[in-house]
Amino acid sequence: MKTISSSSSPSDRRIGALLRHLTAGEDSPVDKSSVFASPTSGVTGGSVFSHLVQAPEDPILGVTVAYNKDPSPIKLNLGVGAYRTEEGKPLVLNVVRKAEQQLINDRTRIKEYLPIVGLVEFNKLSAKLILGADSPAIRENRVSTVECLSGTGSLRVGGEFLAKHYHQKTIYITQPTWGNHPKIFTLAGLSVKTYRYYDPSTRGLNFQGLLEDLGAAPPGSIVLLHACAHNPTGVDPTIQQWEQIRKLMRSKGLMPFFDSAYQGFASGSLDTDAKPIRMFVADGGECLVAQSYAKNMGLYGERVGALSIVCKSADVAGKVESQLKLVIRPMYSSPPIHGASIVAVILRDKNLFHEWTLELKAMADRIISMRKQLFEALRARGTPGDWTHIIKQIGMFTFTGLNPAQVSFMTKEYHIYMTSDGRISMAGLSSKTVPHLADAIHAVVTKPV
Ligand code: PLA
Repeated sequence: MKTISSSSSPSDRRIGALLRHLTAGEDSPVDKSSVFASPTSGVTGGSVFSHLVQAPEDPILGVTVAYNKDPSPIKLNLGVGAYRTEEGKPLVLNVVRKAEQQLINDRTRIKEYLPIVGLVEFNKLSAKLILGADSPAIRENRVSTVECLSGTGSLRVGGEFLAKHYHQKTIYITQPTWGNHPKIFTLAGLSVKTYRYYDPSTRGLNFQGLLEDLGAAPPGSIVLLHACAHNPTGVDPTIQQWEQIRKLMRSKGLMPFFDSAYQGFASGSLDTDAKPIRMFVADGGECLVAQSYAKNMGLYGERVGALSIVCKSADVAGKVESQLKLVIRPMYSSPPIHGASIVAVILRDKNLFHEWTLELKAMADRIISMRKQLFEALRARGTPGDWTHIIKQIGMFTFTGLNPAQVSFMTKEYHIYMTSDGRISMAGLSSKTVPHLADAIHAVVTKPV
């Protein structure tokens, strides 16, 4: 047996220290294999995890995994909703670069833990951004806002809070919805049900079905609402329809939980896209709002977002915040500092804020122009079918109506990657790639079955 000497490697020395610690007081030499051996190797000879089955890739993020493996030079990723420039490159906003420069230049900045609720200034500015600068709820101090890990984290924290403290444990989500919603809320401890939303025959809103299903939901149920740019359908209610939804929900005491992942991406205006939420807040009732800065500030990987709970009184809002802290602390203790600091720099400075709105509008406009170009390209090819939904739908995605077999054909033959439900991220297209996509769609809808 090899003995551990002072000239051995650092890892040997660490093991030596461990052995000495374990055998303190014993004179006899210890067999090192008892430390190196897997604790189970004597029992089964294999891993304690050997029973695991390979899990499938995520239906959205897995599209990028497949795309990355494809060596084709013409490959196109229209899976995940991530903005690309006309050159097909990811974009860091100019205003974000400026904010980061400011942060770097400030030598007084430190890296201490943030409080459990995150960066307090960021929270205040985020509530203002979504509810409006003149929101009575903010003025009356009845909004409790916590920084969370982007939109997903905000939904999860909100879900767990409701599962713990709200009398109704059922959340209704749109049919269809973002694939992560049911998983987030189930794991948060809520029971998930769906309400009708999309009508495949019109490729528009099934408003009647929506009203019927929410009308039949047990009083007090939680209802998840996409604030704007519904994912995956790109179909939003009109303001008049929102008003009817609001009246119905308030009359039944249904609890609105808004998911705002695309503020500014639908219309190009931050205020316009926040209107549905502000209508619900204006009636004095309570609601939850999950905000993400992934898309509208291009801060995807910084994981910056916020959860706001609008309450009836400042007293309740204070208690809500104290309970949110109890949800967050054992989950990830406190949120990251960098992304929230970028957002705070931009939102607090009038000039930077204005610059951001221009860059945001430019992104939204480019997406709208992609819709027009794709629609025109299909028309020019005489592709059978009504494709007007491409220009009617709103936000980052077009819900094409293509089925999983057609999607798979386009991936195999044209190296175009998209989710199997036929959703394409318009933000991933450019003038250069529109013809390729139009060729693929034309081929798949005209090919003999
Ligand atoms: N809510 C909705 C409706 C979303 O579409 C997304 C992201 C999120 C929340 C969460 O985003 P965040 O946590 O990054 O803030 N949906 C993307 C990405 C863009 C994804 O699936 O993670 C999508 O491609 O659908």
